Amino acid sequence: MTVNAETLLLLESQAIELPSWAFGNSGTRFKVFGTPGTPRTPQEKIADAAQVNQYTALSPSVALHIPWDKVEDYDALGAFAEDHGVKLGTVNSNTFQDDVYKFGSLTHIDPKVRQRAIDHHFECIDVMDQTGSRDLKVWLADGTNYPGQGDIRGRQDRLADSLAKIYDRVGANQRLVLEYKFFEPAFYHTDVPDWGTSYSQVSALGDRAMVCLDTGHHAPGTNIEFIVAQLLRLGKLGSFDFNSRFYADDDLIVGAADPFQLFRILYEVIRGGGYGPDSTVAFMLDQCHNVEEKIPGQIRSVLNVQEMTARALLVDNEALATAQMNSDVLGANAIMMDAFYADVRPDLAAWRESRGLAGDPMKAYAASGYQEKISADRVGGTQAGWGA
Ligand code: LRH
Ligand code: MN
Ligand code: MN
Repeated sequence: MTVNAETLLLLESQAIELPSWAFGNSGTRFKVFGTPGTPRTPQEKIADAAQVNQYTALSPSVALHIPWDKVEDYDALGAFAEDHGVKLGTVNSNTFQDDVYKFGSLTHIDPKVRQRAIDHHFECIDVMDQTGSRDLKVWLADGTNYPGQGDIRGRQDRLADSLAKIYDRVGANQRLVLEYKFFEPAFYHTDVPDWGTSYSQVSALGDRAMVCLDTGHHAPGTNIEFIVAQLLRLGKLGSFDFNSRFYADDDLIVGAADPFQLFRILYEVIRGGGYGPDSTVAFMLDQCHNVEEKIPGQIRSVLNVQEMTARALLVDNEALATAQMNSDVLGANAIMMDAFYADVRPDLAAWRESRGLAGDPMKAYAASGYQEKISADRVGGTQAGWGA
């Protein structure tokens, strides 16, 4: 199977947003390993993200996390990004690292704490107004560890109320995307554990409120592509946080742990109209690179998404529809597997070269000397704010 011109045209517009925090040091609760050359400022994170785009032409924007990427002058930050060939993208709020949020943020029983968390989201919307960002991404660490610790029903009501106040401030060209996660840091219940809860909360808000699906935030064995199909059917799939997992919220390189799952997800994205110039579904990475180098880790990630998108685009939909119509179980499955097993890498490398890019972006980056330069220039890089 070869990647034809029509497929290449569809790949041309693919854009995968990079998370600024992927470039910072991160780790587990056991150890955060420092990596030479780690960015010390939001500007240095953006400069590193721009490298990924330079070698792949796949990642034209960078997501910010507030307050990790807080700066005085967002116009200047936006201009800095443009100078490096990228844009500022989604703004992620953060109500999970301050002591005041120990027992919740938007769901907290104390109205003062809730208001503080709401105000933080207002601040994020102010940032979006300056950066021109479309999406406010809300992920909450809210939840409880023990049965009885909180009134789980009351917390839903307070969440709805807080989200409505935030949504009120979301501009006409902006969206609120609500991310779900079934556990961690809370272990008995989380307040937005699954797509259904996120869907019901955002549906109550309005058209510009959508669900964010983080691929690492599901119980083992969950059929994620079904969730994709359902949310697209309902018109509520706002964005993806791509990563991969072996056990829990591992935040490993997308497509590394289970390439077939990524293929199945992307097939449903395409099938459901979530891919291409007319789609509003945002593709983002949400990863940490604990032991591997960060820029090559991100290059590998966007290439994985591109390769798997190409394979998903290779599915012979006509033949598949016929096989399904005839209840040809094995025939239908073989059509999917043929596309999955197609090695699209040589075709994509040749295509990259035809567009003036290096056929092998990993190699080209390694040969560029950038890693050596930042390792020599930067001392005392920042932690991603995560997992220490
Ligand atoms: C939570 C999460 C969420 C945060 C990011 C740092 O697990 O996936 O998207 O914003 O990690
Ligand atoms: Mn996420
Ligand atoms: Mn996560």
